Amino acid sequence: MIPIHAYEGRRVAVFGLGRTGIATAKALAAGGADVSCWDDSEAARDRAVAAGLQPDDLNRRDWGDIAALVLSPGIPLTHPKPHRMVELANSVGAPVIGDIELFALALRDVPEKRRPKVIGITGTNGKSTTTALIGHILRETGRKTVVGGNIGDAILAQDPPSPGLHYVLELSSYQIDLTHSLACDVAVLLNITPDHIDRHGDFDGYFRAKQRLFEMQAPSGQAVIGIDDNETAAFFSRLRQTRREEQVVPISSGRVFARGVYALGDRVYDALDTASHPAVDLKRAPALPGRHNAQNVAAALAAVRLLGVSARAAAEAIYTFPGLPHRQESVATLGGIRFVNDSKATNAEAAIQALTCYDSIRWIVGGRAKEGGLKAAMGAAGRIARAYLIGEAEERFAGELDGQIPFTRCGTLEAAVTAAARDAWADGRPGEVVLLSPAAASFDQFTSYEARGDAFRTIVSGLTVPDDAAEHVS
Ligand code: UMA
Repeated sequence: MIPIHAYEGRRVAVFGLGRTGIATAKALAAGGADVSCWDDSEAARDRAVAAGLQPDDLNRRDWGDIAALVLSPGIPLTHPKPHRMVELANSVGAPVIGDIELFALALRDVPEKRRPKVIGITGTNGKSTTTALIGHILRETGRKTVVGGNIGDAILAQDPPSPGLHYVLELSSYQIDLTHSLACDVAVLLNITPDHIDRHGDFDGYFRAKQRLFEMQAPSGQAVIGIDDNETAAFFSRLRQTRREEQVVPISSGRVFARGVYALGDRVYDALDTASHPAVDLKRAPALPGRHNAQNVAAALAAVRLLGVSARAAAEAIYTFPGLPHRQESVATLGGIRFVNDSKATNAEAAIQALTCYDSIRWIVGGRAKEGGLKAAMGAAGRIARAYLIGEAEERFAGELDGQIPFTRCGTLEAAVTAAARDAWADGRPGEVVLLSPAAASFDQFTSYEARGDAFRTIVSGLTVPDDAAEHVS
């Protein structure tokens, strides 16, 4: 745990008692703050009690003595409208912050020489993989490393600062919105496409949140910017005008440059200190398939190179990266059909990354639709044998697929897996894949994308392969 001393002797309201809130309340209490914590959900409050916390109904208490409100990232700060807790905090002039801001305040207390390095990764897609990959490379090359933020355990539940430690943080736009003083040594922006618009008002609001990660850096801070989107390319140019050339590294999957890191075909090229040379052979990184992962590798390589890791050592570590659950995770091959869990693909831009990695796909898609629907995934239509629709988005997605991709309305994930497996075994071709890549949020039927992916794994493990399946397939 990272004890937070910034509010010692003062009262702090903590609202939301999921992963973030419980870790936050404990870290504040350990640092000597008086904590009033609350969650609308009784089940969450019960979990907080089990974790040793004492909920205090923030709806009923007097806010006069509250020094700050720490909000969980999933709770609306500004859009669609501020949560009533935010209004209560505003009414007494208490700042509204998140756990990453508390983490930043804890780092500020550490003398500069002993201060750990902080690497922050943001973007619409690929954040988790890039974060985990950077963490893996740093660990494999002998550096003490903690990975956290929007991935895994909340940051305040992790190891406290110590000299030589590297914190590698995946940062969502929600978390950045609640952060004001995190000065990353290396900040990474991978890409940007519309997402979470409901929470940021519009695309500009969403992109502004991402850019703030760079605005918070010290003048010496280094940046890695994916320049494959028009918006991020323009941002790169703007940032280059305010920093020295070596502080801002462009990365790309498909473009070549004199200085930077880029992926081309099966290779990732390092053009940082010397002339461009192939540094990573992507064929040796089986857990990182597809062009999107090539960009993630380029970003990770650029980030660790800025931290002093040699290209050769980084490449060796990349080859041993095991991949992440719920991201193109092969869960089983049954009767000649591969079942792939890509539950993390909560929008169409993420789903198309997986869809372009396989040639014949039984696509399980649906959940709570995002703005833009399936549009960004339709380029892969030729690879999809049939779509199996689930969840709240079923009707909407049926309308979008009509006339382009054959589909079956399945309602539930279980019905979809069963139907997709049956069809694949009945008339599948070698190499056929049953792919859960929902292109939608999970919250209509599951508590999280992780719960959705776990359910997929469980359903697949319960399938009975028909006796004649392998004959059909191979
Ligand atoms: N709550 C209320 N009232 C409300 C709304 C929510 O009481 O009106 C309570 C809920 O009952 C719940 C808590 O607030 O108990 C939920 O908090 P939360 O949604 O912030 O969830 P955490 O468990 O704290 O998880 C958060 C991140 N979740 C979100 O940002 C939505 C996790 O990212 C992150 O791993 C975790 O903090 C640790 O840092 C997940 C995520 O889905 C992976 N992130 C989004 C994404 O990747 O797209 C941004």
